[in-house]
Amino acid sequence: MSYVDEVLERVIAKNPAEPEFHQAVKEVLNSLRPVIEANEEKYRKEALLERLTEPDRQFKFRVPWVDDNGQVQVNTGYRVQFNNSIGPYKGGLRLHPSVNLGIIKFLGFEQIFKNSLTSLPIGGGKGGSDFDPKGKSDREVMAFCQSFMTELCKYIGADTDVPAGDIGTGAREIGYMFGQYKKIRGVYEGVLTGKGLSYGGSLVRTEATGYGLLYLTEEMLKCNGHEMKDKVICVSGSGNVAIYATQKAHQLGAKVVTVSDSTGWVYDPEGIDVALLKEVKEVKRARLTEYAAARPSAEYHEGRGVWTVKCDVALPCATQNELLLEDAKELVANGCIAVAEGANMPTTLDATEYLQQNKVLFAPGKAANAGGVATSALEMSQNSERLSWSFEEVDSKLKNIMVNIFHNLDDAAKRYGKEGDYVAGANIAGFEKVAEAMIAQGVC
Ligand code: NDP
Ligand code: 2IT
Repeated sequence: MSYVDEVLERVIAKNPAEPEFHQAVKEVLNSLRPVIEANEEKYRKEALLERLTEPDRQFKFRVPWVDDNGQVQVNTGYRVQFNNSIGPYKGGLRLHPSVNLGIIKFLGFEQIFKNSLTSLPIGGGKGGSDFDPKGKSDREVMAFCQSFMTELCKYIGADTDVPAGDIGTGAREIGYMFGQYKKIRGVYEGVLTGKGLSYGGSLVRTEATGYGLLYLTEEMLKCNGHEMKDKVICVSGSGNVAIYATQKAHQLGAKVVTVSDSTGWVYDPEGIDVALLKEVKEVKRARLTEYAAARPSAEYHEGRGVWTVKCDVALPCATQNELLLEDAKELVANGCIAVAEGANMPTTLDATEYLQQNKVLFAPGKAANAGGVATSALEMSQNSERLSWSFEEVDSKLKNIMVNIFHNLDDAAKRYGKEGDYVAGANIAGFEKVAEAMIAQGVC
């Protein structure tokens, strides 16, 4: 049996009931086959893939907090420190009722390669909790965040592990967590990114993932003979990534006609009104029904359905496994030319395969959404030098990083005879740097 198949079997046997983790490992290892096969004996002897798929360590802890009725609630907290061969662990904290160890492991594993692709010195990690911020008062969110950080602060630090936002964790949650870290540890350091601008945050971090997604997509289109201008785009999600992807798409002359949330979706043929969307989602924390009620051109539909709308470009920006094979078929039938993942692993493996077979340009999340963590690394740099850079400076660095990522994965795919396969290109380019660092650092 090949080394890749051996390790895949082992990962599934050793990590039962973690389907998202299996899916992420399968995608990466399958596309690394040509690299591994070229050096199979060396990598096998080094047990490189076994080491790469086993986190350095993982923490699971109780998070008790008191709700507004005086009732004690208990959630579970996680932090998986996956691989720090090229820098301190770096990755977001997801707060969502679906969170479990397997989901955090898939996200942490993806983060290793994503962070490597940014070309910045950051390793891979991820964390979170099954806490649901939806419908909670600010005081309840603060109580949860303080309790979560009371435990998490033992394992993180500016040179050790630097968490950030993800689903359910935005500026409010990062602020409460930063305050608690400072109070317990007594140090003022860049231990979290995505901080408010008044206490060490970076300009552009809020916009970075969505903006970066559009910078990379624009470069991919350009290198394949298309342009962004006048493209019709379907976006899913209506959170941080979706909002700023929509904003940048409009700035680049394209038109976003859909957004969604966990209960329904909006079709707005005149183009999504970003100011209204921000008011509904960032200020009121309300449902999309409020967007539709305030916007005569918009239709609201219950359930899922974004991918049934005819578009040139699809940007899934909500969550994992939200673009299925049947959606891929619909996109192809409607003439879609490109899919770029704003979310982490939003496209199922069979849907990705179908899109690629049908010549749809496909940019995987670990490349396309890397602008968020890249700007987090820029926030770490600013914190270390105790300076802050202008919006234009950070934005131009972000754009350069995204354009470089695209060319790195394009080149890596070509080197292995897989021209245009950006999934393989991203995995190979991300892996090469991490593998070299791991081998150079000996057995650890
Ligand atoms: P937010 O919490 O800001 O927004 C998430 C959006 O996705 C909301 O519209 C939410 O709807 C929807 N959503 C979440 N879970 C589900 C679900 N199970 N089914 C349907 N809809 C769902 O998160 P972000 O925008 O920050 O994150 C979106 C994706 O992007 C995630 O995959 C995340 O890992 C990834 N990402 C985020 C980065 C960042 O910097 N924030 C960086 C790189 C990747 P509702 O409000 O109804 O729950
Ligand atoms: O998935 C991701 O890359 C993030 N949620 C952002 C991580 C970060 O450290 O900014």
